Amino acid sequence: MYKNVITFTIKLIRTRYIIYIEKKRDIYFIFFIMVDIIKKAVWLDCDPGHDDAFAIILAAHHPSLELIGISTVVGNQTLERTTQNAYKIAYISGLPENLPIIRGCGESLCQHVMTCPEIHGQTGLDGADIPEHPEYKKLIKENDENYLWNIYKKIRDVNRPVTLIATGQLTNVALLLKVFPQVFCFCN
Ligand SMILES: [Ca+2]
Repeated sequence: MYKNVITFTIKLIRTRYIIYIEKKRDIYFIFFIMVDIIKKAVWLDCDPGHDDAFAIILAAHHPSLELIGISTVVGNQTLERTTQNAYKIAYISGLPENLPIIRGCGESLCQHVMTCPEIHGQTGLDGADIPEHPEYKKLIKENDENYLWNIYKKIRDVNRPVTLIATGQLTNVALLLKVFPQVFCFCN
């Protein structure tokens, strides 16, 4: 019954299409069926920094990604600065207010902390006049404790595999894997 039917799938930027071709009495009928792409769940661990500011914006708005949370680490600037900057970028790029932004580790495991004021300036985002997140002081207090548990819990509760992307130093990731090695089960 299906000997004259051909189906195949193509994927464009935002959408996957199933193309269905059927031949009836020497006439080809072509059907396009649009199928939503399942977005890849992403957790971004970062130290903004100009480069990581763009990483946040890209992760937040790329059509194939779903940003489920952000954690910050010392690196391009102090932990206070990188966290404040993550909130700023989240605010100006229109991220949902309930997106978790978790302040992570402010120390290095193997060496002295080194920041990069000569590259990113004293704020970590020098050169750009970016407004503060209006709820920063309130939110940062709520997220300040038990950061490893908070990161683990958020990743665990997504109910599908999470891709953990680290664009800063790997302290948070190392501690997360040490304290909650079962996080492997929930990550790609
Ligand atoms: Ca970085």
